[in-house]
Amino acid sequence: MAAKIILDCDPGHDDAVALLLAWGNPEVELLAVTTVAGNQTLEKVTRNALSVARVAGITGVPFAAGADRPLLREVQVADGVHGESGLDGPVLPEPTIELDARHGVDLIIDTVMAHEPGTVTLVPTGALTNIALAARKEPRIVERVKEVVLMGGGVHEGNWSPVAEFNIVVDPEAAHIVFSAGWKVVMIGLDVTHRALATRAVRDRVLALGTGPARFVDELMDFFTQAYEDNQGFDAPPVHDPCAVAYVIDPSLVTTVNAPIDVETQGRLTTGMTVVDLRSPAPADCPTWAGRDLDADRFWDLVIDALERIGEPAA
Ligand SMILES: [Ca+2]
Repeated sequence: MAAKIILDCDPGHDDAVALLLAWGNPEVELLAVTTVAGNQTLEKVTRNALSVARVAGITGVPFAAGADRPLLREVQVADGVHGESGLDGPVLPEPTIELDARHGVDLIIDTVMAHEPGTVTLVPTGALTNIALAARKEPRIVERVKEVVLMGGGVHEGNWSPVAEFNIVVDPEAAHIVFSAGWKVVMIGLDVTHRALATRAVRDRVLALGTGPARFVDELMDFFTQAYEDNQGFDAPPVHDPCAVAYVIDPSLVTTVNAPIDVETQGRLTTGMTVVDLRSPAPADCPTWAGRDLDADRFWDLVIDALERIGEPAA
C-alpha cells in the first residue's frame, strides 16, 4: 500500500525535486502540500509550489499556504542559494491550480484527522513552523501521525552556521517543539543529504529522459550548482529534500541511529544545532532517529524513475 504523506515545503530547488519524487513514485500517495516561509517569502515559495505542480501535471492534491514567519524570530531567506524567486533558473510557468482556502496548518490537521490513525506521514522539508503550530493547535495529531520524516539538522554538521542547518536554525523553537512532541521523528540531516549530489553523471541521466519536467530539473540544477559552488565550495550541489521522501519510499536507503535529539535555542554560537546524544544506546522509548548515511545510487535511481513515470504531462 502506498505511503500517505503530507509534504510541507518551501520551494526551493531541492523541494521541487522532492515534490516531483513524491508525485512520480507509485509507492507514495501525496495527500496534501503545504508551504512555509523559508528559502524565500511565503508568497514566493507558495507560487513556486504551484508552478512545480503545473510542470509535473499534479492534479487532485490540495495546496495551502501556511506560516509566513517563524514562531519567534524574523524571517531569514536563503536567496544566496535559491535566488530572488526562490526557484531561480528555469522559467516558472503560471500556476493552473488554485490554492486551497484553508491555512496550511489547518490543512495538515484536517488531513491527518480524516485518515486512520498511524497512516499519515508528515514530510517537512522547510522550517518546522507549520508542523509545530499544527501539533499545538490539535495535539491529537501527535498520536495519530505515523511518523515525521523531516529534512533538517545533522549529527554534528551545519551549513547555515558551523553547527546548524538552515531549516532548523531559521525556526529553532518550532524545531524544538517537533523533536520533543513524542511522535516518531526521523531526522534526514546533512549527514545524509550531503551524499545526494547532483553530479554531471546524474544530470546526464535526467537530461536523457528528454521531457519537460526533466529539462526543468536540469535548469534548476544549473542554478543550484553555481550557487553551491559560490557559497559552499561544492563541485555538485546536495539535493537535500527528496532524501526525506526517498526514506519514506524505502527506509533501507538511509542508515539511521536511534538517539535522543534536541535543538539548541539559546546558544551564543550554537542556536539551531540539533544535539544528538550518541553516548550510549537510546532508551527503549526514544522516538527520535538520526540519519547517518545514504545509498546515493539507489536514491538517484528513484528520482529518475519518478521523472520517467511523470513523463510529459499535458500542458
Ligand atoms: Ca526546503
